[in-house]
Amino acid sequence: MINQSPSWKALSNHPPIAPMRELFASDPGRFARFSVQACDILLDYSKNRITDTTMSLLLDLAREAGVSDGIQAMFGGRHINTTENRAVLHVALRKNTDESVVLDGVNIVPEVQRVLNQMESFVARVRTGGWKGFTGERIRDVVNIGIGGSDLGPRMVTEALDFYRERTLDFHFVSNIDGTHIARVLEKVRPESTLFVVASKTFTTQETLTNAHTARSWFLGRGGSGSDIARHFVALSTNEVAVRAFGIDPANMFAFWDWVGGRYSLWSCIGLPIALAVGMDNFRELLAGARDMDEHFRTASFEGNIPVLLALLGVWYRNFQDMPSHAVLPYDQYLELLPAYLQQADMESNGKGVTKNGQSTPYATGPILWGEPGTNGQHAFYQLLHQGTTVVPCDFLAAVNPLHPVGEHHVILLANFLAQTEALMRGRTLEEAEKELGKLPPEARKALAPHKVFPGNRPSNSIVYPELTPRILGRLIAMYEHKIFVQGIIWGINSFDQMGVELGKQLAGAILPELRGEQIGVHDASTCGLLRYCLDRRKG
Ligand code: G6Q
Repeated sequence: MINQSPSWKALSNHPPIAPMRELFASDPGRFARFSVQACDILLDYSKNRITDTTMSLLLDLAREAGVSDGIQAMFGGRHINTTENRAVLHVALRKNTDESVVLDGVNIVPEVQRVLNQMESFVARVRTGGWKGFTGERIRDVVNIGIGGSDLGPRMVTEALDFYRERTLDFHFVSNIDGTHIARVLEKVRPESTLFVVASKTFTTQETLTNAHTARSWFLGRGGSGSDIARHFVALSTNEVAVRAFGIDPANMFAFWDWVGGRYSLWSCIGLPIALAVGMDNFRELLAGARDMDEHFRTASFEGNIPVLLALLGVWYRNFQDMPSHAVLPYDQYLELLPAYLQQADMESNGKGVTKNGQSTPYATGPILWGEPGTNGQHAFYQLLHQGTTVVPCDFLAAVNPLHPVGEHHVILLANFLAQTEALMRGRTLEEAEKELGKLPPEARKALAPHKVFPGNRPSNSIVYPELTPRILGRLIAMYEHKIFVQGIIWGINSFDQMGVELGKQLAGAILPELRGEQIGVHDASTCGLLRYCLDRRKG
Protein backbone atom coordinates (compact mmCIF):
# COMPACT_ATOMS: atom_id res chain seq x y z
CA MET A 1 0.00 0.00 0.00
CA ILE A 2 1.03 3.56 -0.66
CA ASN A 3 1.62 4.29 3.02
CA GLN A 4 4.55 1.87 2.87
CA SER A 5 6.28 3.86 0.13
CA PRO A 6 9.47 5.83 0.96
CA SER A 7 7.90 9.18 0.06
CA TRP A 8 4.84 8.54 2.27
CA LYS A 9 7.11 7.65 5.17
CA ALA A 10 9.25 10.72 4.56
CA LEU A 11 6.17 12.92 4.41
CA SER A 12 4.99 11.43 7.72
CA ASN A 13 8.32 12.48 9.24
CA HIS A 14 8.41 15.87 7.54
CA PRO A 15 10.41 18.43 9.55
CA PRO A 16 8.32 21.27 11.05
CA ILE A 17 7.53 24.08 8.62
CA ALA A 18 7.79 27.73 9.66
CA PRO A 19 4.56 29.75 9.49
CA MET A 20 3.78 30.92 5.99
CA ARG A 21 4.14 34.59 6.83
CA GLU A 22 7.78 33.89 7.78
CA LEU A 23 8.31 31.83 4.64
CA PHE A 24 7.04 34.73 2.51
CA ALA A 25 9.14 37.26 4.43
CA SER A 26 12.34 35.30 3.93
CA ASP A 27 11.80 34.23 0.33
CA PRO A 28 10.90 36.77 -2.37
CA GLY A 29 10.81 33.99 -4.96
CA ARG A 30 8.06 32.02 -3.27
CA PHE A 31 5.24 33.08 -5.60
CA ALA A 32 7.34 32.47 -8.71
CA ARG A 33 8.33 29.01 -7.50
CA PHE A 34 4.93 27.94 -6.27
CA SER A 35 2.69 29.10 -9.07
CA VAL A 36 1.91 27.74 -12.53
CA GLN A 37 0.21 29.14 -15.59
CA ALA A 38 -1.32 26.83 -18.14
CA CYS A 39 -4.43 26.88 -20.32
CA ASP A 40 -4.95 30.57 -19.40
CA ILE A 41 -5.31 29.60 -15.76
CA LEU A 42 -3.02 30.84 -13.01
CA LEU A 43 -2.68 28.51 -10.07
CA ASP A 44 -0.99 30.24 -7.16
CA TYR A 45 -0.27 27.63 -4.53
CA SER A 46 2.35 29.61 -2.64
CA LYS A 47 -0.05 30.26 0.25
CA ASN A 48 0.21 26.63 1.38
CA ARG A 49 2.11 25.05 4.25
CA ILE A 50 4.84 23.79 1.98
CA THR A 51 8.55 24.10 1.37
CA ASP A 52 10.65 22.87 -1.53
CA THR A 53 11.17 19.65 0.42
CA THR A 54 7.42 19.14 0.83
CA MET A 55 6.80 19.58 -2.86
CA SER A 56 9.65 17.35 -3.85
CA LEU A 57 8.38 14.57 -1.56
CA LEU A 58 4.82 15.00 -2.81
CA LEU A 59 6.05 14.75 -6.40
CA ASP A 60 7.93 11.58 -5.43
CA LEU A 61 4.69 10.27 -3.98
CA ALA A 62 2.92 10.84 -7.30
CA ARG A 63 5.67 8.89 -9.06
CA GLU A 64 5.71 6.07 -6.52
CA ALA A 65 1.92 5.78 -6.65
CA GLY A 66 2.10 5.23 -10.43
CA VAL A 67 0.23 8.35 -11.49
CA SER A 68 1.86 8.30 -14.95
CA ASP A 69 0.75 4.73 -15.57
CA GLY A 70 -2.70 5.61 -14.27
CA ILE A 71 -3.02 8.48 -16.72
CA GLN A 72 -1.94 6.24 -19.58
CA ALA A 73 -4.37 3.55 -18.49
CA MET A 74 -7.33 5.93 -18.42
CA PHE A 75 -6.57 7.65 -21.74
CA GLY A 76 -5.73 4.25 -23.24
CA GLY A 77 -9.18 2.82 -22.50
CA ARG A 78 -8.13 0.22 -19.94
CA HIS A 79 -10.92 -1.04 -17.68
CA ILE A 80 -9.79 0.98 -14.67
CA ASN A 81 -13.25 0.94 -13.11
CA THR A 82 -12.47 -2.53 -11.83
CA THR A 83 -15.57 -3.27 -9.78
CA GLU A 84 -17.79 -2.62 -12.79
CA ASN A 85 -15.22 -3.85 -15.31
CA ARG A 86 -15.52 -0.68 -17.37
CA ALA A 87 -13.22 1.78 -19.06
CA VAL A 88 -13.39 5.41 -17.92
CA LEU A 89 -13.40 7.51 -21.04
CA HIS A 90 -15.07 10.85 -20.48
CA VAL A 91 -11.89 12.21 -22.10
CA ALA A 92 -13.01 10.58 -25.36
CA LEU A 93 -16.14 12.76 -25.34
CA ARG A 94 -14.03 15.83 -25.97
CA LYS A 95 -11.65 14.48 -28.61
CA ASN A 96 -11.40 16.09 -32.02
CA THR A 97 -12.95 14.31 -35.01
CA ASP A 98 -9.54 13.37 -36.38
CA GLU A 99 -8.33 11.82 -33.11
CA SER A 100 -8.96 8.30 -32.02
CA VAL A 101 -9.59 6.52 -28.76
CA VAL A 102 -9.52 2.76 -28.97
CA LEU A 103 -11.72 0.84 -26.60
CA ASP A 104 -11.55 -2.95 -26.78
CA GLY A 105 -10.17 -2.71 -30.32
CA VAL A 106 -12.71 -0.15 -31.62
CA ASN A 107 -12.21 3.57 -32.21
CA ILE A 108 -15.07 5.20 -30.32
CA VAL A 109 -14.57 8.78 -31.51
CA PRO A 110 -16.81 8.42 -34.63
CA GLU A 111 -19.71 7.26 -32.44
CA VAL A 112 -19.15 10.20 -30.07
CA GLN A 113 -19.19 12.56 -33.06
CA ARG A 114 -22.35 10.95 -34.44
CA VAL A 115 -24.25 11.80 -31.25
CA LEU A 116 -22.77 15.31 -31.18
CA ASN A 117 -24.03 15.81 -34.74
CA GLN A 118 -27.46 14.48 -33.78
CA MET A 119 -27.48 16.97 -30.88
CA GLU A 120 -26.39 19.75 -33.23
CA SER A 121 -29.32 19.38 -35.61
CA PHE A 122 -31.83 19.01 -32.76
CA VAL A 123 -30.43 22.03 -30.92
CA ALA A 124 -30.60 24.14 -34.07
CA ARG A 125 -34.25 23.21 -34.66
CA VAL A 126 -35.30 23.98 -31.11
CA ARG A 127 -33.36 27.23 -30.87
CA THR A 128 -34.62 28.59 -34.21
CA GLY A 129 -38.21 27.62 -33.49
CA GLY A 130 -38.26 24.97 -36.23
CA TRP A 131 -39.11 22.28 -33.68
CA LYS A 132 -42.79 22.82 -32.90
CA GLY A 133 -44.98 21.76 -30.02
CA PHE A 134 -48.36 20.10 -30.55
CA THR A 135 -50.19 23.39 -31.26
CA GLY A 136 -47.55 24.58 -33.69
CA GLU A 137 -45.97 26.89 -31.10
CA ARG A 138 -42.21 26.94 -30.66
CA ILE A 139 -40.49 25.57 -27.55
CA ARG A 140 -40.02 28.16 -24.81
CA ASP A 141 -39.21 26.07 -21.75
CA VAL A 142 -36.88 23.13 -21.33
CA VAL A 143 -37.35 20.92 -18.27
CA ASN A 144 -34.48 18.55 -17.52
CA ILE A 145 -35.58 15.58 -15.43
CA GLY A 146 -32.62 13.72 -13.96
CA ILE A 147 -30.74 13.32 -10.71
CA GLY A 148 -27.13 13.04 -9.51
CA GLY A 149 -24.82 12.98 -12.48
CA SER A 150 -27.77 13.47 -14.81
CA ASP A 151 -28.63 16.74 -13.10
CA LEU A 152 -25.74 18.39 -11.26
CA GLY A 153 -23.38 18.78 -14.23
CA PRO A 154 -25.87 20.15 -16.77
CA ARG A 155 -27.51 22.36 -14.12
CA MET A 156 -24.19 23.78 -12.91
CA VAL A 157 -22.94 24.51 -16.44
CA THR A 158 -26.25 25.91 -17.68
CA GLU A 159 -26.15 28.33 -14.75
CA ALA A 160 -22.44 29.08 -15.16
CA LEU A 161 -22.92 29.93 -18.85
CA ASP A 162 -26.18 31.81 -18.44
CA PHE A 163 -24.47 34.89 -19.84
CA TYR A 164 -24.31 33.05 -23.19
CA ARG A 165 -27.89 31.68 -23.06
CA GLU A 166 -30.42 32.02 -25.87
CA ARG A 167 -32.99 34.34 -24.29
CA THR A 168 -36.01 32.79 -26.01
CA LEU A 169 -35.60 29.63 -23.92
CA ASP A 170 -35.96 29.15 -20.17
CA PHE A 171 -34.44 26.22 -18.32
CA HIS A 172 -35.71 24.25 -15.34
CA PHE A 173 -34.20 21.26 -13.56
CA VAL A 174 -36.23 18.71 -11.67
CA SER A 175 -34.31 16.13 -9.68
CA ASN A 176 -35.84 15.51 -6.27
CA ILE A 177 -38.47 12.82 -5.75
CA ASP A 178 -40.15 15.32 -3.42
CA GLY A 179 -43.25 16.24 -5.43
CA THR A 180 -42.69 19.86 -4.50
CA HIS A 181 -39.86 20.01 -7.00
CA ILE A 182 -41.82 19.04 -10.09
CA ALA A 183 -45.02 20.73 -8.92
CA ARG A 184 -43.27 24.08 -8.64
CA VAL A 185 -41.72 23.75 -12.09
CA LEU A 186 -44.98 22.66 -13.72
CA GLU A 187 -46.65 25.78 -12.30
CA LYS A 188 -44.33 27.86 -14.45
CA VAL A 189 -44.57 26.13 -17.83
CA ARG A 190 -47.21 25.41 -20.49
CA PRO A 191 -47.54 22.00 -22.12
CA GLU A 192 -47.68 23.31 -25.70
CA SER A 193 -44.31 25.05 -25.46
CA THR A 194 -42.37 22.78 -23.09
CA LEU A 195 -39.73 20.22 -23.94
CA PHE A 196 -39.04 17.57 -21.30
CA VAL A 197 -35.55 16.10 -21.40
CA VAL A 198 -35.52 12.84 -19.46
CA ALA A 199 -31.89 12.27 -18.52
CA SER A 200 -30.95 8.93 -17.05
CA LYS A 201 -28.00 6.77 -17.89
CA THR A 202 -29.72 3.60 -16.66
CA PHE A 203 -33.30 4.78 -17.20
CA THR A 204 -34.22 2.84 -14.08
CA THR A 205 -33.67 5.54 -11.43
CA GLN A 206 -36.76 5.78 -9.26
CA GLU A 207 -36.74 9.56 -8.83
CA THR A 208 -36.26 10.32 -12.51
CA LEU A 209 -38.81 7.82 -13.78
CA THR A 210 -41.39 8.94 -11.21
CA ASN A 211 -40.87 12.58 -12.17
CA ALA A 212 -40.98 11.70 -15.87
CA HIS A 213 -44.26 9.80 -15.44
CA THR A 214 -45.73 12.74 -13.53
CA ALA A 215 -44.64 15.10 -16.31
CA ARG A 216 -46.19 12.83 -18.92
CA SER A 217 -49.52 12.60 -17.04
CA TRP A 218 -49.52 16.39 -16.63
CA PHE A 219 -48.88 16.79 -20.34
CA LEU A 220 -51.60 14.32 -21.32
CA GLY A 221 -54.04 15.92 -18.88
CA ARG A 222 -53.54 19.37 -20.39
CA GLY A 223 -54.24 18.93 -24.05
CA GLY A 224 -51.35 16.78 -25.23
CA SER A 225 -52.15 13.40 -26.77
CA GLY A 226 -50.13 10.20 -26.89
CA SER A 227 -48.93 10.98 -30.40
CA ASP A 228 -47.76 14.45 -29.27
CA ILE A 229 -45.32 12.94 -26.77
CA ALA A 230 -42.71 12.67 -29.51
CA ARG A 231 -42.58 16.47 -29.86
CA HIS A 232 -42.31 17.12 -26.13
CA PHE A 233 -40.23 14.33 -24.62
CA VAL A 234 -36.69 13.33 -25.48
CA ALA A 235 -34.45 10.89 -23.62
CA LEU A 236 -30.73 10.89 -22.84
CA SER A 237 -29.74 7.38 -21.92
CA THR A 238 -27.71 4.26 -22.50
CA ASN A 239 -30.81 2.08 -22.18
CA GLU A 240 -32.87 2.05 -25.37
CA VAL A 241 -35.15 -0.76 -24.21
CA ALA A 242 -36.27 1.17 -21.13
CA VAL A 243 -36.64 4.39 -23.13
CA ARG A 244 -39.03 2.60 -25.52
CA ALA A 245 -40.90 1.06 -22.60
CA PHE A 246 -41.46 4.56 -21.20
CA GLY A 247 -43.01 5.56 -24.52
CA ILE A 248 -40.29 7.75 -25.97
CA ASP A 249 -39.55 7.10 -29.63
CA PRO A 250 -35.89 5.97 -29.98
CA ALA A 251 -35.65 8.58 -32.76
CA ASN A 252 -35.88 11.12 -29.92
CA MET A 253 -33.22 9.41 -27.89
CA PHE A 254 -29.62 10.57 -27.59
CA ALA A 255 -27.24 7.81 -26.63
CA PHE A 256 -24.21 7.54 -24.45
CA TRP A 257 -22.19 4.63 -23.18
CA ASP A 258 -21.32 2.66 -20.08
CA TRP A 259 -17.76 4.01 -20.16
CA VAL A 260 -19.10 7.44 -19.20
CA GLY A 261 -19.64 7.69 -15.44
CA GLY A 262 -22.74 9.64 -14.36
CA ARG A 263 -20.75 12.36 -12.60
CA TYR A 264 -18.45 12.67 -15.62
CA SER A 265 -21.25 12.78 -18.19
CA LEU A 266 -21.96 16.46 -18.81
CA TRP A 267 -19.72 16.26 -21.89
CA SER A 268 -21.99 13.63 -23.45
CA CYS A 269 -25.62 14.01 -24.55
CA ILE A 270 -26.34 14.61 -20.85
CA GLY A 271 -25.11 18.09 -21.78
CA LEU A 272 -28.07 18.57 -24.15
CA PRO A 273 -29.70 21.25 -21.92
CA ILE A 274 -26.37 23.12 -21.95
CA ALA A 275 -26.23 22.96 -25.74
CA LEU A 276 -29.87 24.08 -26.00
CA ALA A 277 -29.09 26.99 -23.70
CA VAL A 278 -25.84 28.26 -25.19
CA GLY A 279 -25.83 26.73 -28.67
CA MET A 280 -23.73 24.00 -30.12
CA ASP A 281 -20.76 26.25 -30.89
CA ASN A 282 -20.46 27.19 -27.26
CA PHE A 283 -20.98 23.57 -26.20
CA ARG A 284 -18.11 22.58 -28.49
CA GLU A 285 -16.03 25.34 -26.90
CA LEU A 286 -16.75 23.81 -23.52
CA LEU A 287 -15.53 20.46 -24.86
CA ALA A 288 -12.48 22.14 -26.39
CA GLY A 289 -11.67 23.66 -23.00
CA ALA A 290 -11.79 20.25 -21.37
CA ARG A 291 -9.63 18.89 -24.20
CA ASP A 292 -7.05 21.64 -23.54
CA MET A 293 -6.90 20.56 -19.90
CA ASP A 294 -6.73 16.88 -20.89
CA GLU A 295 -3.69 17.62 -23.02
CA HIS A 296 -2.07 19.68 -20.28
CA PHE A 297 -2.73 16.93 -17.75
CA ARG A 298 -1.50 14.17 -20.05
CA THR A 299 1.68 15.87 -21.19
CA ALA A 300 2.91 18.41 -18.60
CA SER A 301 5.58 17.33 -16.15
CA PHE A 302 4.20 16.85 -12.67
CA GLU A 303 6.03 19.96 -11.40
CA GLY A 304 3.96 22.15 -13.73
CA ASN A 305 0.80 20.07 -13.91
CA ILE A 306 -2.15 21.91 -12.40
CA PRO A 307 -4.40 18.91 -11.60
CA VAL A 308 -1.46 16.92 -10.22
CA LEU A 309 -0.35 19.80 -7.99
CA LEU A 310 -3.88 20.36 -6.67
CA ALA A 311 -4.20 16.65 -5.97
CA LEU A 312 -0.90 16.48 -4.12
CA LEU A 313 -1.70 19.48 -1.95
CA GLY A 314 -5.02 17.85 -1.07
CA VAL A 315 -3.24 14.63 -0.09
CA TRP A 316 -0.75 16.62 1.97
CA TYR A 317 -3.51 18.18 4.06
CA ARG A 318 -5.73 15.10 4.25
CA ASN A 319 -3.09 12.53 5.13
CA PHE A 320 -0.24 14.44 6.75
CA GLN A 321 -1.80 17.56 8.33
CA ASP A 322 -5.01 15.98 9.63
CA MET A 323 -7.33 18.38 7.79
CA PRO A 324 -10.50 16.53 6.81
CA SER A 325 -12.34 19.22 4.90
CA HIS A 326 -11.86 21.33 1.78
CA ALA A 327 -13.72 24.50 0.77
CA VAL A 328 -14.32 25.70 -2.78
CA LEU A 329 -14.97 29.44 -2.83
CA PRO A 330 -15.74 30.92 -6.25
CA TYR A 331 -15.51 34.71 -6.38
CA ASP A 332 -17.64 34.42 -9.49
CA GLN A 333 -21.40 34.46 -9.09
CA TYR A 334 -21.83 32.35 -12.23
CA LEU A 335 -19.99 29.52 -10.46
CA GLU A 336 -22.56 29.47 -7.68
CA LEU A 337 -23.30 25.78 -8.22
CA LEU A 338 -19.68 24.68 -8.63
CA PRO A 339 -19.29 23.60 -4.97
CA ALA A 340 -22.46 21.47 -5.15
CA TYR A 341 -21.29 19.94 -8.42
CA LEU A 342 -17.85 19.21 -6.97
CA GLN A 343 -19.37 17.68 -3.87
CA GLN A 344 -20.63 14.89 -6.07
CA ALA A 345 -17.61 14.73 -8.35
CA ASP A 346 -15.19 14.53 -5.45
CA MET A 347 -17.07 12.82 -2.62
CA GLU A 348 -18.81 10.19 -4.78
CA SER A 349 -15.51 9.43 -6.48
CA ASN A 350 -13.14 9.38 -3.54
CA GLY A 351 -15.42 8.77 -0.56
CA LYS A 352 -14.15 5.18 -0.38
CA GLY A 353 -12.52 3.19 2.40
CA VAL A 354 -11.38 0.12 0.49
CA THR A 355 -8.52 -0.13 -1.99
CA LYS A 356 -8.91 -1.64 -5.44
CA ASN A 357 -7.65 -4.89 -3.93
CA GLY A 358 -10.43 -4.90 -1.36
CA GLN A 359 -8.34 -3.97 1.67
CA SER A 360 -9.43 -1.29 4.13
CA THR A 361 -7.37 1.85 3.69
CA PRO A 362 -5.36 2.51 6.85
CA TYR A 363 -5.23 6.19 5.81
CA ALA A 364 -7.83 8.87 5.14
CA THR A 365 -9.21 9.34 1.61
CA GLY A 366 -11.51 11.95 0.05
CA PRO A 367 -12.17 15.15 2.02
CA ILE A 368 -15.52 16.66 2.96
CA LEU A 369 -16.00 19.25 0.27
CA TRP A 370 -18.23 22.29 0.56
CA GLY A 371 -18.38 25.95 -0.34
CA GLU A 372 -20.31 29.01 -1.39
CA PRO A 373 -19.52 31.93 -3.62
CA GLY A 374 -17.61 34.89 -2.21
CA THR A 375 -18.40 37.38 -0.94
CA ASN A 376 -21.57 35.75 0.51
CA GLY A 377 -19.56 33.18 2.44
CA GLN A 378 -17.56 35.95 4.10
CA HIS A 379 -20.69 37.02 5.95
CA ALA A 380 -21.46 33.48 7.01
CA PHE A 381 -18.89 30.75 7.64
CA TYR A 382 -15.57 32.56 7.08
CA GLN A 383 -15.53 33.24 10.82
CA LEU A 384 -14.65 29.56 11.25
CA LEU A 385 -12.13 29.69 8.41
CA HIS A 386 -10.28 32.53 10.15
CA GLN A 387 -10.59 31.71 13.83
CA GLY A 388 -12.21 28.27 14.16
CA THR A 389 -10.40 25.29 15.62
CA THR A 390 -10.56 23.28 12.37
CA VAL A 391 -8.23 24.40 9.61
CA VAL A 392 -9.91 24.18 6.20
CA PRO A 393 -7.75 24.41 3.07
CA CYS A 394 -9.57 26.51 0.47
CA ASP A 395 -9.66 26.95 -3.30
CA PHE A 396 -10.43 30.52 -4.28
CA LEU A 397 -11.54 30.98 -7.90
CA ALA A 398 -11.78 34.37 -9.56
CA ALA A 399 -12.10 35.93 -13.01
CA VAL A 400 -9.89 38.94 -13.68
CA ASN A 401 -12.60 40.50 -15.85
CA PRO A 402 -16.33 40.54 -15.19
CA LEU A 403 -19.00 39.50 -17.68
CA HIS A 404 -21.15 42.29 -16.26
CA PRO A 405 -18.97 45.37 -15.83
CA VAL A 406 -21.15 47.22 -13.33
CA GLY A 407 -19.53 50.23 -11.70
CA GLU A 408 -16.86 49.27 -9.18
CA HIS A 409 -18.38 45.87 -8.37
CA HIS A 410 -15.67 43.77 -9.90
CA VAL A 411 -12.69 45.52 -8.34
CA ILE A 412 -14.42 45.30 -4.98
CA LEU A 413 -14.99 41.58 -5.57
CA LEU A 414 -11.34 41.05 -6.51
CA ALA A 415 -10.16 43.11 -3.54
CA ASN A 416 -12.17 40.83 -1.25
CA PHE A 417 -10.76 37.68 -2.83
CA LEU A 418 -7.17 38.91 -2.50
CA ALA A 419 -7.67 40.23 1.02
CA GLN A 420 -9.17 36.96 2.23
CA THR A 421 -6.33 34.78 0.98
CA GLU A 422 -3.82 37.19 2.46
CA ALA A 423 -5.60 37.38 5.82
CA LEU A 424 -5.91 33.60 6.05
CA MET A 425 -2.20 33.26 5.39
CA ARG A 426 -0.93 36.12 7.58
CA GLY A 427 -3.34 36.09 10.47
CA ARG A 428 -2.95 38.70 13.19
CA THR A 429 -0.66 38.33 16.20
CA LEU A 430 -1.51 39.38 19.75
CA GLU A 431 0.94 42.20 19.46
CA GLU A 432 -0.70 43.45 16.27
CA ALA A 433 -4.12 43.15 17.81
CA GLU A 434 -3.07 45.17 20.85
CA LYS A 435 -1.53 47.79 18.63
CA GLU A 436 -4.76 48.12 16.66
CA LEU A 437 -6.62 48.66 19.91
CA GLY A 438 -4.17 51.40 20.88
CA LYS A 439 -6.85 53.93 21.79
CA LEU A 440 -8.37 51.74 24.50
CA PRO A 441 -7.19 51.85 28.13
CA PRO A 442 -4.58 49.15 28.80
CA GLU A 443 -6.96 46.90 30.77
CA ALA A 444 -9.63 46.91 28.07
CA ARG A 445 -7.01 46.39 25.40
CA LYS A 446 -5.62 43.33 27.18
CA ALA A 447 -9.11 41.89 27.59
CA LEU A 448 -10.18 42.41 23.99
CA ALA A 449 -6.96 41.67 22.12
CA PRO A 450 -7.08 37.83 22.36
CA HIS A 451 -10.45 37.87 20.57
CA LYS A 452 -8.90 39.81 17.73
CA VAL A 453 -6.03 37.40 17.20
CA PHE A 454 -6.12 35.35 14.00
CA PRO A 455 -3.84 32.31 13.97
CA GLY A 456 -3.13 32.66 10.24
CA ASN A 457 -1.06 30.05 8.43
CA ARG A 458 -4.32 28.85 6.86
CA PRO A 459 -3.77 27.40 3.40
CA SER A 460 -5.39 28.40 0.14
CA ASN A 461 -4.99 27.95 -3.58
CA SER A 462 -5.88 30.83 -5.87
CA ILE A 463 -7.18 29.82 -9.28
CA VAL A 464 -7.45 32.85 -11.53
CA TYR A 465 -8.56 33.14 -15.16
CA PRO A 466 -9.13 36.07 -17.54
CA GLU A 467 -12.95 35.75 -17.72
CA LEU A 468 -15.54 33.02 -17.59
CA THR A 469 -15.97 31.72 -21.13
CA PRO A 470 -17.26 28.27 -22.15
CA ARG A 471 -13.68 27.30 -22.92
CA ILE A 472 -12.34 28.39 -19.53
CA LEU A 473 -15.21 26.65 -17.78
CA GLY A 474 -14.40 23.41 -19.64
CA ARG A 475 -10.80 23.72 -18.47
CA LEU A 476 -11.77 24.36 -14.86
CA ILE A 477 -14.14 21.40 -14.67
CA ALA A 478 -11.64 19.04 -16.32
CA MET A 479 -8.97 20.37 -13.94
CA TYR A 480 -11.04 19.19 -10.99
CA GLU A 481 -11.91 15.87 -12.68
CA HIS A 482 -8.23 15.10 -13.09
CA LYS A 483 -7.34 16.28 -9.60
CA ILE A 484 -9.86 13.79 -8.22
CA PHE A 485 -8.49 11.08 -10.50
CA VAL A 486 -4.90 11.60 -9.31
CA GLN A 487 -5.96 11.46 -5.68
CA GLY A 488 -7.82 8.21 -6.35
CA ILE A 489 -4.64 6.71 -7.82
CA ILE A 490 -2.57 7.79 -4.82
CA TRP A 491 -5.09 6.33 -2.39
CA GLY A 492 -5.32 3.16 -4.48
CA ILE A 493 -9.13 3.30 -4.64
CA ASN A 494 -11.63 2.96 -7.46
CA SER A 495 -12.85 6.52 -8.05
CA PHE A 496 -15.42 5.41 -10.58
CA ASP A 497 -17.97 3.24 -8.80
CA GLN A 498 -20.63 4.41 -6.33
CA MET A 499 -21.81 1.55 -4.16
CA GLY A 500 -23.02 4.05 -1.54
CA VAL A 501 -25.47 5.57 -4.05
CA GLU A 502 -26.71 2.15 -5.03
CA LEU A 503 -27.34 1.24 -1.40
CA GLY A 504 -29.77 4.17 -1.10
CA LYS A 505 -31.60 3.00 -4.21
CA GLN A 506 -32.04 -0.52 -2.73
CA LEU A 507 -33.06 0.55 0.78
CA ALA A 508 -35.79 2.94 -0.30
CA GLY A 509 -37.24 0.23 -2.53
CA ALA A 510 -37.50 -2.15 0.42
CA ILE A 511 -39.32 0.27 2.75
CA LEU A 512 -41.73 1.66 0.14
CA PRO A 513 -44.35 -1.14 0.44
CA GLU A 514 -44.39 -0.69 4.20
CA LEU A 515 -45.23 3.00 3.85
CA ARG A 516 -47.96 2.02 1.42
CA GLY A 517 -49.57 0.20 4.33
CA GLU A 518 -48.27 -3.32 3.91
CA GLN A 519 -46.98 -5.10 6.95
CA ILE A 520 -43.92 -3.57 8.61
CA GLY A 521 -40.92 -5.85 8.18
CA VAL A 522 -38.00 -6.43 10.49
CA HIS A 523 -36.19 -3.22 11.34
CA ASP A 524 -34.47 -1.67 14.32
CA ALA A 525 -36.68 0.02 16.92
CA SER A 526 -35.91 3.51 15.62
CA THR A 527 -36.94 2.73 12.04
CA CYS A 528 -40.10 0.93 13.24
CA GLY A 529 -40.98 3.88 15.49
CA LEU A 530 -40.51 6.37 12.66
CA LEU A 531 -42.54 4.23 10.26
CA ARG A 532 -45.34 3.89 12.80
CA TYR A 533 -45.33 7.66 13.44
CA CYS A 534 -45.67 8.38 9.71
CA LEU A 535 -48.34 5.71 9.15
CA ASP A 536 -50.43 6.94 12.07
CA ARG A 537 -50.41 10.53 10.87
CA ARG A 538 -50.65 10.13 7.11
CA LYS A 539 -53.56 12.00 5.62
CA GLY A 540 -55.73 10.49 2.90
C1 G6Q B 1 -22.95 9.31 -10.74
C2 G6Q B 1 -23.80 8.37 -10.05
C3 G6Q B 1 -25.19 8.85 -9.77
C4 G6Q B 1 -26.11 8.82 -10.99
C5 G6Q B 1 -27.55 9.02 -10.53
C6 G6Q B 1 -28.53 9.00 -11.68
O1 G6Q B 1 -21.82 9.09 -11.04
O2 G6Q B 1 -23.79 7.16 -10.70
O3 G6Q B 1 -25.22 10.15 -9.22
O4 G6Q B 1 -25.75 9.80 -11.90
O5 G6Q B 1 -27.87 8.02 -9.60
O6 G6Q B 1 -28.41 7.81 -12.41
P1 G6Q B 1 -29.06 7.66 -13.81
O7 G6Q B 1 -28.44 8.63 -14.74
O8 G6Q B 1 -28.84 6.24 -14.22
O9 G6Q B 1 -30.53 7.98 -13.64
